[in-house]
Amino acid sequence: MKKILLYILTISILSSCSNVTNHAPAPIEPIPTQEQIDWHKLETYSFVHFGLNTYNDLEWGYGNTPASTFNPTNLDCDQWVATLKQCGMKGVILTAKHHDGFCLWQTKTTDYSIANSPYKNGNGDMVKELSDACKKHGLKFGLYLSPWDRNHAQYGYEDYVEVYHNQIDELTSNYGELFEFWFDGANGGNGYYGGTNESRSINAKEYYDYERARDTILKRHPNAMIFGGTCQTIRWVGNEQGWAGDTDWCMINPEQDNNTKHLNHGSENGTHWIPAEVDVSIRPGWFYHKREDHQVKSIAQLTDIYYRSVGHNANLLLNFPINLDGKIPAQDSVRIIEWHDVITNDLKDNILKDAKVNVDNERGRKFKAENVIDGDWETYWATEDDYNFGTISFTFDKPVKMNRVVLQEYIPLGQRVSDFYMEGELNGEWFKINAFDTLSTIGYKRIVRFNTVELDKLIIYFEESRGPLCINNIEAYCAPVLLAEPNITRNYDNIVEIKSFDSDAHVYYTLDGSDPDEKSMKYEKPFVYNDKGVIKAIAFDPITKKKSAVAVKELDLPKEYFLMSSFVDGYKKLFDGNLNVAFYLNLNDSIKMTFEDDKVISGFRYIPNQSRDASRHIVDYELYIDGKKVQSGTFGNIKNNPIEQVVRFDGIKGKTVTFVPTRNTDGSKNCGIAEFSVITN
Ligand code: FUL
Repeated sequence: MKKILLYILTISILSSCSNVTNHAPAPIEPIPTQEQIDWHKLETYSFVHFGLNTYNDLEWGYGNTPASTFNPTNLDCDQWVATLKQCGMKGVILTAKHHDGFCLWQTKTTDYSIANSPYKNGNGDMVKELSDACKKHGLKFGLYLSPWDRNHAQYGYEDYVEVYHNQIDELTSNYGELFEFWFDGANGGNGYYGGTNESRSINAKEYYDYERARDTILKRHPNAMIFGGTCQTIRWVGNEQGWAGDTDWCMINPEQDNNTKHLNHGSENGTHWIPAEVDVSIRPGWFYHKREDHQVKSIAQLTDIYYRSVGHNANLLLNFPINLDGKIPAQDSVRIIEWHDVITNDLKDNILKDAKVNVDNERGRKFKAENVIDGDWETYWATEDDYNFGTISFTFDKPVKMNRVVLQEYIPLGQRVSDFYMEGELNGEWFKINAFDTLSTIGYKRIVRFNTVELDKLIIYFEESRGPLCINNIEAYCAPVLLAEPNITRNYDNIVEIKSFDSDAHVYYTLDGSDPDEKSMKYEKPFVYNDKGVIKAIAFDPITKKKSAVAVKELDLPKEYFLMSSFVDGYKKLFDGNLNVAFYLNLNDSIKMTFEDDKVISGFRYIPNQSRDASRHIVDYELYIDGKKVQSGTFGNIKNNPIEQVVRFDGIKGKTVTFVPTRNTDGSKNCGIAEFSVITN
């Protein structure tokens, strides 16, 4: 009898909770495969570009440079992998063959390979060495195999397709587990092609038979992702600068896959789950060039890249060019380890861990709000059917400061949220949190950045979603201010801008040559500076009182000091402060500038074009004052190191300065000049 009573009681308690749903929301198609989910969780991994290009100072070898030029003397794959592991990379992808056709492994498919190089007397195998190093250090290993082959005589014909598939066969059979296979989109064009030196074009969608390639890869490596081709499981993000859109859906419609906007953002109505991978190099080029030693991306740039890739629902594939020694250059290693420290410190202490969580809708206790802070990826907060929106709040015992919020959706059920915003409350006062970019999608991971706010309650409003919400993780952090040297520029209108990477930092500057501190002038907005002088600036953290290194910008007399009639049109580019835009001048022609009155002229400043792959830098020059030659000189190392060149001499009184380039770095007939100015006493 008692038992029956208990049974009735239990039933009635359960039925009084009948509005509580204990089944998961229905998936919203398309959804990821388990392999794709595992890939999302990798977040960061590396590319290494290495091969014949490295030894011939090229980005896209033509396919004719001799195999014998591949000659690393101190090759150390262990150094690569140990460095990459130290900075949190989960895997490494090697360019087994780039467009030049040179194979880095012992292949039966061509003679154009490491077997015909001096490296280990032709017995070396880079694919093996790197896969062994990855195994040793516990990193995943992947391969890039360029479909385009500028060396192969049969490229463009049926025979090459067979060769290409044999290469895939060798690479997928002999080197252990692969986590990713990369098919480059660059295809066809001119090349050596067995000595024919012609242009060949193919229809990439049909020519390579990517379906067969996919079958070969997945048969042996069922967990591998495929980048590019017609059977891709992950997509190119549409740029090589290191960013995914702030709106970033994992879904696309494959038939629109060449549209850049579509690649940047994906599509809410996409038919296939093909998430974005952001590929970007730590230097301007993919391969090593000594001339880019001064252009390793800064901590500020790399940090921004992280937030605009991983923080925008994409994985980051960060490239490291291997140098002629066969190593990741020291400055790149140091930089990336510093970068990893910054990211680790930014996202170190999760403020939400012990917060009190409230929601306005919950789909039963299995899907309770607290799941978003339990650290378990598999549990999530879900709303009831038809609740394609919801609000979650986090209340703190005492006010906290924050400037980052991390959000994750439970993607096995599909990507859902398309619009959200955040508010804070401090002592009963509400305010909107102004994120640095548009808050729309979340996906596997979204990291929202904003200026530091103090609050005792954080509220997130999910406004629109493709179905009930399924949020499995929310974290918040107060990242320390990133104290990078500010960037000082002056444009054609003499407007000076001083930009700090971190908008929580204050910027102070001086115009008298002294080192700035927090008592110096505070930079609030761009200002006009139409004189010569030195601007020095620092970024300053008002909380810790720490400051960045001092940025120094030496500025010469602006254009207003010259007779404008002495200027030709393109001269504008010499004064525009944009180092990626050059004025082109024929060798032995001149830049001629005439001051309105006599000046004591004591030198000049020339900044070579800083844009990617810029060439035609000035090597030899002559300088005349009032028609008299006062200097002829050489910029010795400009090819390898195209940084600002400053030439100073004892002051000479005069009005007209004539600068004549007489030789450039590559024997072509003109040279590029990003900026040119005259130093006066
Ligand atoms: C591009 C290639 O053309 C570059 O050389 C580089 O390999 C990059 C990763 O992909 O499309």
